[in-house]
Parts: sequence; structure tokens; C-alpha cells
Amino acid sequence: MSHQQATEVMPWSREEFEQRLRAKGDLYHIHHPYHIAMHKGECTPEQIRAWVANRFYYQVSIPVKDAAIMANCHDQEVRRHWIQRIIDHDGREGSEGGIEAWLRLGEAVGLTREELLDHRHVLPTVRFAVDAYVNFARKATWQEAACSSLTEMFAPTIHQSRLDTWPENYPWIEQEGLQYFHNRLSEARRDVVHGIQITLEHFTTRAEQERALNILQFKLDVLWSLLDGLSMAHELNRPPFHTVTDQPTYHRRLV
Ligand code: AHQ
Repeated sequence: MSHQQATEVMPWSREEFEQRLRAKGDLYHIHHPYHIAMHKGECTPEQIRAWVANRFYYQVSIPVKDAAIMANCHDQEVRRHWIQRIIDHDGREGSEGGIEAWLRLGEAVGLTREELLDHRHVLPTVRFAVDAYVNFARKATWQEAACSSLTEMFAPTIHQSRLDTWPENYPWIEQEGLQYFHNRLSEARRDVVHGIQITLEHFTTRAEQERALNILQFKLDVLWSLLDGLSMAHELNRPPFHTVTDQPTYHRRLV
């Protein structure tokens, strides 16, 4: 085997594998036009409210996704760690959790808890992207699903950007509504330590490492597609079926 052929089949070192995972950050949704406009203060209140209402469907789906991973995982030590992700979102006696914090973000931007909880504003594109993520976690191995959560390697930056810019760009939003973003700064960093450890330990052959990069790309696609749906409906003013009705006409949750 030539040196060239060897470098194409030999596994990357753990350092190089992690570096290649982190290099995927170039494709993170912080670079999506909807997020760039939000960061620059160019979003209208309606576009902010649409983002909060649609992202709520993502938020309430995360603990379901994490429970699917737990259901596939027979490693008690891993489950002992992973269960914290569900608690972070669902809360527990005495601590509100991320879903409640997101509901407060909704109220801070002028939405009611009811219109968040009944998902009336959730676009089909958003539902498909989020459901694709949950269904992937159900059928993939728990290690593959853990790998897909590694987009959170890039999340602290995007949460910090909101904390840094929303108060000045969107003074009409009550600042206590931003608590969710603050919570995620530490929660995401803690999650990533565990997710990276699982990924580097599990994906060891070159083919497995390439698959891990492809899994991470799938999750980057989920996040990017979610914002594409918001752009069509709330920037380009082309909501689904807009040529035949001016009424929101979307299917409701099927499962
Ligand atoms: O608020 C977010 C969150 O709780 C999670 C869980 C994690 C996962 O398990 O996939 N990913 C994630 C993300 C959250 N917020 C997103 C944002 O832009 O606010 C980023 C997203 C992620 O990076 O995957």
C-alpha cells in the first residue's frame, strides 16, 4: 500500500478527529442569514416571535430525543450522565428547566404560553427538521445519537451573541426572558465534554470517523433547514400555501 493509500484508510489521531469535528463549525447556523439579521438587530418583532415560537418545538423535542437515546443505551454510567440533559429541559421539583425558561422567553417577546404550547405557529419545514432529528435518535445507536448532539460545540458562542446584542438591538424584549441563553452557556459546555468523549472513544476506524462527520453534518442540516423554513415564511413572505390561502394551513403533530 502506498503512503497516499495508507493516509486514506488509516484512522485519524484523536486530536485530528476532534479538530475535523470542530471544523464543521464553519457550517453552524450562526452563519445563516436569519441569525445574521438577528445578530445585527435587523429582525422585526414578528420575525423574533416566529423564531421563538418555532424554536419552542425544537426545545420540547430535545428531552424526547434524549429519552430515545437513554432507551437505546444499556450503559448505566452513560445514562447517569445523560439523564441530566432531560432534567435541564424538563426541570424538577424546585428548578424550572429550559422548557419553562423558553416559555418565559416567549412571554418576553410578546407571545402567550398557550400559543407556544399548542404549536400553532410551527411551520411544516421546522416540524420536519426537528422530527428528523428525534427519529434519527430513535433508530440510530446511542453513540451515533450522542455524536449528533455535538453541534453544541458551537452553541455557547451563539447564546453569548444573543446575550451581548439583544438588549441593545431589541430593547422591547424584557431582559429576564434571556435567562434561557444564560443557562445554556454552562449546560452546553458540560454536555459537549461528555459527547466528545463518547464520540472519540466509539468512532475509531477511519470509516467510523467519516460516518461521525456525516452524522454531525446531518444535524447541521437540521438546524440550517429549520431557519430556511423561517426565512421563507417570515423574510420572503412565502409561508406554505400562500398562493392559495392567507390562513395558516399546516398539519398538526402526527405522532
Ligand atoms: O437550546 C439548545 C439545546 O438545549 C440543545 C440540545 C442540543 C442537542 O442535544 O442537540 N442542541 C441544542 C441546541 C440548543 N440551542 C440552539 C441555539 O442555536 O440556540 C443550538 C442547538 C445546537 O447547537 O444543537
